[in-house]
Amino acid sequence: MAQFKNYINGKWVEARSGEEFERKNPATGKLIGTYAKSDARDVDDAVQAAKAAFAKWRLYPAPKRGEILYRLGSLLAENKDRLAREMTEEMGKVLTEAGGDVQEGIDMCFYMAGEGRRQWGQTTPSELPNKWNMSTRKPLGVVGMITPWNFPMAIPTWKIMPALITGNTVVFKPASFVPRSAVRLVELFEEAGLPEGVINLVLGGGDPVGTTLMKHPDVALISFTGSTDVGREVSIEAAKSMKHVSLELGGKNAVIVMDDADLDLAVDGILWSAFGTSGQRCTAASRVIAHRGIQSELVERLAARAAAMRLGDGLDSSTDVGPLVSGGQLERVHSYIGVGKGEGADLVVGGAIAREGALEKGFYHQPTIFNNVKHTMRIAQEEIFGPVVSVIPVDTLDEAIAVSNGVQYGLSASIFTANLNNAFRAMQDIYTGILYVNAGTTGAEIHLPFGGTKATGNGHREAGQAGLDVFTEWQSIYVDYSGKLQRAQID
Ligand code: UN1
Repeated sequence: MAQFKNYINGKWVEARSGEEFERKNPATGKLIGTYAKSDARDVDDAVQAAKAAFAKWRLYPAPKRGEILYRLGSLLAENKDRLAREMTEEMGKVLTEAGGDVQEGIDMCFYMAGEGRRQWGQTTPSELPNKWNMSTRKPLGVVGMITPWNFPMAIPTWKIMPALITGNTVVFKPASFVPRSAVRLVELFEEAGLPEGVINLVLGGGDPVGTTLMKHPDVALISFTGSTDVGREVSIEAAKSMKHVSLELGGKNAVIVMDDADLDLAVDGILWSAFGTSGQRCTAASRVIAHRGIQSELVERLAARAAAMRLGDGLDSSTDVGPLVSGGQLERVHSYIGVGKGEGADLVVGGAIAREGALEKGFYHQPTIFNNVKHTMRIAQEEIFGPVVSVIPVDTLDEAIAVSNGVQYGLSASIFTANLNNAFRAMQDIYTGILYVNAGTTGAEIHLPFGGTKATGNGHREAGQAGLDVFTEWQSIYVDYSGKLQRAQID
């Protein structure tokens, strides 16, 4: 049986406790491996290693850091097929989507490698003669990363690459459902020649590993992706030691379909963003806001296509929808079927846990559509994180926009319309971090800012150049070469 360890100060080491935990394939129930079950001592070892490494890494020229990231990107590309297969086994998403997840990681490596030569600051005139003003980015120090299971490669790279290129050192705590993907990423970092201590991997549960990281006095920043409830706790805990916090949290993303929309395109877009990754994306479409003029035709077509989707092991190329990540998630998602029925929504397709034949060994849920949902219902307000979508009828664009904005989250939204005026109204009035016109709610590209408004986050963005801001402090520098005391605002 494969055994996976922590990576601390350039060495693969067992947890101090000597204990391990297991991870099984959510499609088949087969054991994948055993993993170091870490505690506060391992976190402290990792933080101390990262702290020592920071002294040198911060001075390592950024373009040279970029060369390591570039090598890592190439290694990820060479190993893409293997990494994707292993990811599907570990968390269930279908193989093509696992490949897309690895591809996001590759793209992020190459993109951030380039940032090694592009860490621009400003130079400006001074208000005084013979004085030079400029600003420059500085790393924070040791940064802690707590990452989710739904994008085992992409999301860690969104955090790790900008952190490293700007000179921080990292303690990486992946979700305990996807430790192997994290080990693979770190193995390739080792092969790419990252100096020891610059990245450290600590496997184990949120408590104690994540909680210790949040409290640790030598950690400067926690970058967390996960639920809004946990994000709030991270924020409260980190505030006690004045840590920076960057949060990417929940979503309740809506697709608006106007009566002038191309319905073929809308149906494709909705199915892809509602049921891709079995609905386990923070960008997944879980609401369809349908103009009454096309509601019944849209729902009929969605239902026919959803009913024909094939559930199965994501390694099988005929599978459309893989399992959910765990039995606990399956139960959680399924509980919303009862909630929706109880609230009076019409269940038009799906609604059941799928157990026939080979599905019996995995955590499968049928793609599910509720119709005639009121936007105040719990199924239209709460993040479900599974293959469940609610259709909410509206009469006007104004109403559609109000419904789209009428949730606590603000990650992604989309509008299908052939009318330019409608599209621009949506761009102006929908208050989300990401907005699509004539596409579903998923598929963000890595060179634009990623993140959301309101309870989706705390104002930061990952990816793009905006991603650098989280991992750096600005320093403004004034050089006075006048040879005398010049007093700003006075002389
Ligand atoms: C997430 O679900 O947490 O935009 C990230 C997308 C992907 C990333 C999703 N590129 O759907």
